[in-house]
Amino acid sequence: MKVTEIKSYLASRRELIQKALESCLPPPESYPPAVHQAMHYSLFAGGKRLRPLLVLAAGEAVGSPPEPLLPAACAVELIHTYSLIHDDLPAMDNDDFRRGRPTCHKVFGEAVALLAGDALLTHAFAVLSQVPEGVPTEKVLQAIGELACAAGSQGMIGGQVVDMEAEGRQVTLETVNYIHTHKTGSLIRACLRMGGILGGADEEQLDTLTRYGENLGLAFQITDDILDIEGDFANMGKKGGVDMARGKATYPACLGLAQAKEIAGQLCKEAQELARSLGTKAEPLIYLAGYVLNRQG
Ligand code: GRG
Repeated sequence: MKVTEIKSYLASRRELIQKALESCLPPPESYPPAVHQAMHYSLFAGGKRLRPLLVLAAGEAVGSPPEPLLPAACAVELIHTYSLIHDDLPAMDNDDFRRGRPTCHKVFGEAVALLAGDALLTHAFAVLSQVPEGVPTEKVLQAIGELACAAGSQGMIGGQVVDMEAEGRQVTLETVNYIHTHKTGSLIRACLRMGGILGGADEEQLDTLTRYGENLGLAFQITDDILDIEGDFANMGKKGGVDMARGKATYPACLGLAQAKEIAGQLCKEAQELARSLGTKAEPLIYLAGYVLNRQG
């Protein structure tokens, strides 16, 4: 596949995802509108849709058509959106802006934002529990288990808790690894596993997809932290000095920017090699790993 073909593949899959997301939520005006408007506001706020794309690319890599993968793709984006709404709340990061727009609680108030996040989380499982044509029910049950564990206290929430506890403290690389592989990595790993499970992967393919997801999840968070620091450097003049990642549980803070970049590069390269071993249908996964490494936002 040429790069232009992969780009048009991704554009067509983004469109499928967009339509599926639009039809999976109650309309914004449906009763009670306050919560539905808040859910729509955050779900359609310009996210990259990386996670749903990974679900589709994983399932298609093992021979599935995209349609049966769409409920899982939507479910993971609903959960991702809920996590961002809650992460922005005053009790957590207290952020006023996300993706260049006021955060959900700034527009709808804290209580509605909290509930909109809760509603997105629960709705994810309602969407995922629909059994697509041609997919065995036990595979759907398995995918539900994957997503629930990935989002829960031994997955994303566990990572968030350890991250909160680490704030302002000197932490070991082991703790940083725990935070990254759970807070960010769990959901990304679940994308690959759900795509594989629902797409009909055999055990070996599922293991390869899982390892790709683990590498990519860690690389994604490292590059996010690198982008944060580089953004701070770029804004230095405007902000009047920066706190250069001090007190943050990140690879650049533990190892320095250069080594963090090298590790992110290695992880993405390994992910690409794993994808390559799945054959030509996995080419979008190779491209997506390159994208994660080189992205600017
Ligand atoms: C508060 C329930 C709860 C969970 C917290 C995921 C998370 C755990 C917090 C979100 C904030 C954060 C910095 C997460 C790390 C993962 C990350 C870099 C998210 C941003 O993902 P992108 O870049 O976002 O895919 P878009 O905007 O493209 O959807």
